[in-house]
Amino acid sequence: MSQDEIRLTCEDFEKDNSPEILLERFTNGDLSYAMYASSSKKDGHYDTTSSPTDLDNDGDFDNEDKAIFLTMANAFAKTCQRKSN
Ligand SMILES: [Ca+2]
Ligand SMILES: [Ca+2]
Repeated sequence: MSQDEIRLTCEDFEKDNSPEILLERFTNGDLSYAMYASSSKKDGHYDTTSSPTDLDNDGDFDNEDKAIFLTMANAFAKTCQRKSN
């Protein structure tokens, strides 16, 4: 049985004063994919994702995968410390 693990990280790696949410998925300890979300309006609402990954494992990347990730990103973002400008 394989062990799947998801790691979520808040980090402003685009250096635009709005944190990105990075998702990394590990299978048995090995990174299988990574993707990130950003907030186009920099208001803490995540509406943009990076290059596609097949999050629901149905063989394609579509709006379902994107919606799943954005839901996770927006929930997780509430736990991130936000910089006040
Ligand atoms: Ca950013
Ligand atoms: Ca999919």
